[in-house]
Amino acid sequence: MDKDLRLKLAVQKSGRLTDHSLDILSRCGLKISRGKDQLIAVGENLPLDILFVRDDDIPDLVQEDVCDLGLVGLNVLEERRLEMAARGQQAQFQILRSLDFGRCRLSLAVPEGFDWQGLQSLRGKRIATTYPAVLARYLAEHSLQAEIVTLSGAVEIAPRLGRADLICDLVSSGSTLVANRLREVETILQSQVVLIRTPVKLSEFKEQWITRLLLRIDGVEQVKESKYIMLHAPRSALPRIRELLPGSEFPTIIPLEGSPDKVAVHAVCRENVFWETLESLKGAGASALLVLPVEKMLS
Ligand code: PRT
Ligand code: ZN
Repeated sequence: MDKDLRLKLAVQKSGRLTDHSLDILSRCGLKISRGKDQLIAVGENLPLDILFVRDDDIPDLVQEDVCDLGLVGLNVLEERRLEMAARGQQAQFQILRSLDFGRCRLSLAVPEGFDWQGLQSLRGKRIATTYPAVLARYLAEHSLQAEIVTLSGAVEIAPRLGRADLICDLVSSGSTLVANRLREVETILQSQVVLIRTPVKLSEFKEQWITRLLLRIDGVEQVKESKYIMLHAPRSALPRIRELLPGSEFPTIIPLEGSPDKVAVHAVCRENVFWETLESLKGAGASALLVLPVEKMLS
């Protein structure tokens, strides 16, 4: 049956997460054919198809087993999970990986002139947000009584319109807050994109492909900061040079023809290699330094 042979992954149709989501899938080797505005993109070379939807729909699509996998912000996922919990239902999605994009934080922010004295200042106040469930949990955890004003957007203008005393909204650079004369006072959730899966046991074939996809995602995440570094060094300088190589465990040491005291050192550094590091390596006796990007890695 086709359903057992092709994985279906939900991705945001058009928004902040779309390009990054497609980029990571492409780095995992997926080629898709996607017509403009098409709901589904078929994986041409892997048994993986993509369903393009609004990000808010992704948890339910995975929960209801319409999609096997989804890429969604933890903020959206947590809100849905807590909303269900409040209704006595248990959310049915599993987080497989946290990914390094879509980073933001859900924070409380107060308008100019608000006398913020810490969390106690929330008592009895009206807080505008699009994340009522996450905010409610936070208030409950801190035994605070406040009124939650649930909005569907434009939260940052709610205090000016007199609809709320302060807000609880997503922040990344902070410039929206500044533009609206709001001051961030407390972070209540750190968020980034997560890969989720249905809890339903899938066909052996699909399970194997999820495992393969995860290995590839791990590889993609690892190489992001990784560099391949090559240099020449006197044998006597090796201990110091090994100390200086950032995040590299087992460098390869290769003899240099016609130069018995010198060796070539090749290493994968799992952290970025900065100019300062190269200068220190040179200071320790290294020469002919070369730093290359790493394209793929499989441990
Ligand atoms: O149409 P659809 O429902 O799919 O899209 P959407 O409009 O709900 O979502 P979208 O594309 O705006 O965001 C998708 C996801 O990106 C969010 O759920 C978060 O997981 C993540 N993300 C990361 C952000 C931000 N950063 C972010 N800064 N989502 C929203 N914002 C907004 C925030 O609400 C505020 O209005 O950007 C503004 C603040 O940004 P700064 O940089 O000025 O602080
Ligand atoms: Zn949305």
